[in-house]
Amino acid sequence: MLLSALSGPEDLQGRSIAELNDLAEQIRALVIDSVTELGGHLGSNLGAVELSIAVHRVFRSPHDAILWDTGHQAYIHKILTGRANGFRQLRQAGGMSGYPSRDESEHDWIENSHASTVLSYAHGLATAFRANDERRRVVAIIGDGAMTGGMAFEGLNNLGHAGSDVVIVLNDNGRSYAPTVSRLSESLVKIRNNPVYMRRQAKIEEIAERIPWVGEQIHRGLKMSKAALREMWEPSAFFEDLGVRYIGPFDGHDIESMEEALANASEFDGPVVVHVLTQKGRGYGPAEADDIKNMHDTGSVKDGSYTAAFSETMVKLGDRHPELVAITAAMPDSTGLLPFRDRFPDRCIDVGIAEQHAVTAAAGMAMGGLRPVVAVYSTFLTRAIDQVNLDAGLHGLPVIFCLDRAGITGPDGASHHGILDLVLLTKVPGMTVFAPSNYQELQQMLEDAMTVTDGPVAIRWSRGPAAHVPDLEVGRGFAARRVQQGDGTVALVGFGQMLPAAVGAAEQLAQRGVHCTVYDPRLVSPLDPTMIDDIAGHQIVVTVEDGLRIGGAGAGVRDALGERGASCRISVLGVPTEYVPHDTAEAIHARFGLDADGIARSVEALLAE
Ligand SMILES: Cc1ncc(C[n+]2csc(CCOP(=O)(O)OP(=O)(O)O)c2C)c(N)n1
Repeated sequence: MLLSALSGPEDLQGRSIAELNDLAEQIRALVIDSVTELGGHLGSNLGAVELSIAVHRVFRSPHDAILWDTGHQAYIHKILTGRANGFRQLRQAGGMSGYPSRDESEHDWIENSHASTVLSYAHGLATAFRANDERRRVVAIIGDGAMTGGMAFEGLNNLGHAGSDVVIVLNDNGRSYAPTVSRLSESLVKIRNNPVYMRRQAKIEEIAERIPWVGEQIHRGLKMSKAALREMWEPSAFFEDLGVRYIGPFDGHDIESMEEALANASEFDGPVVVHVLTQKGRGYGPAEADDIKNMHDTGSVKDGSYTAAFSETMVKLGDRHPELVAITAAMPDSTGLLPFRDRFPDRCIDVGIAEQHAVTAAAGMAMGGLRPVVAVYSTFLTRAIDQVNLDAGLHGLPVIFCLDRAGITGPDGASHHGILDLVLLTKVPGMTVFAPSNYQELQQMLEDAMTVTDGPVAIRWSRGPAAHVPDLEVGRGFAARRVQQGDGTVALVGFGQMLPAAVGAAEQLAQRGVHCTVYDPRLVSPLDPTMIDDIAGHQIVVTVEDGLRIGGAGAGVRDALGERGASCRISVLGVPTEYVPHDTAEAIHARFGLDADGIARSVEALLAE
């Protein structure tokens, strides 16, 4: 069957397995072409081709709800639901999103892209369908990586307890970003490697099924002995103890056997896990051969990026500080920790996709005398803000939070922008928040963070390249840096990566005779009082940040000026409170007036008032 003839999942019906396998290869080719050109998620999708086809053959979408955890592996689902043409514009402005999107299709139910939520959505939907007496099935596809997240365990516990009718497909490729770290995953691997497992399991099931007339007592006894027997060689005991039935493992590239398993599973009452084994990156040599992350995505740590500056400094600090430990929530590679891990394997701790646990575990480590650095993307730390506030902050523990991908991140869309961190972190009492404006600043800030011993520190930086600057242009300690002195009319304050745009605006304005003072505040919290005193003497103050403008960094400057009784007119530039769709970071900055032109325009508007 030709991919071009596929307009929706109904077209998959009545096809032979040979036709479907042929389709799978065409789909792989399309995904490889698009993603290698436009970027996005590769390995996860190549591993989920046959699985997605089987799911769409057995379940009737959108009547039945097909839910993808995280959503980065839903490209095939997009193709099967009539969106193959969208791949020409994958992740481009106005084009198809790299995640499920409710605006794009009625087949997409959830789109948040933060991991480990799907079992909770599934429980909710199944509860609603049951309450409304609707005969609609719910299938939740979750990876072994996402299964390490706390919410997945909470969901599983609740599903089992409530007996919700949900088919859980455990898409097990043994990989998260990097190899999955979890004992559950290890025991799943035991199954993978045990050829007799399937035969034994079938035997037990057969014996149990042969006695359909057993009374409640015998049935319970049988269930118990079955569970005891299983425990000897299966992790399924783990699921079954929670009240979730387990079947598998099945070959995740064998459409026929998966269809059969899914069809059987959907007949059961109550929750059931269908365990399928898939190969991440399947069918694309370079992805199969990538032993760190099977080309999970097309990103990598770029020379000259802020991530590279972090990566390099961590190794240096690690040499000097034996108490320094690094913590990652399943992303040792993208956060730049691999060189640190290579040098200090025992001091780099991957906790799984578990940001909340990462933060509180770090608090415990700090309490015990270690110096933990939590390396995490800004968007994922916001999931753990309660732990940051209470477990680290309230306890006055010196945990260093290193937030990569802060600000507008671009093509990954609304869920991936790091625009909440400044609003939230500046509300944590005792928290020091740094925002570096160049490569060396980030390195210096890590050094400075090590001197704080009575509370948490956050350093947040953006995805883009970091400028290398002369030593003279690097600040020190907890003071702001005045980049240039103006004529007292206008002061510009550019937080972190917004500094170059502020300097650019000052250059434009200078040509029109307005000589601005420009500050690199370096710290977002606490603000340097010397800087506040200085800018208070200007007629106009404009602050620029790549986070939400309400309640963020600039709002702090405005409050400080207000408390000081300053009479200057103030404009706070930043991101409006809205979900910002995918586009390039540059285009989004320009749209919100956060580039040099936009800042200059804002200043001129204030001057004209
Ligand atoms: C809360 C959260 N933390 C981190 C991530 C980054 N992330 C995206 S996919 C992924 C790995 C997911 O592994 P798995 O669920 O096994 O799916 P696979 O890609 O292997 O199919 C991670 C860590 C995320 N999406 N959400």
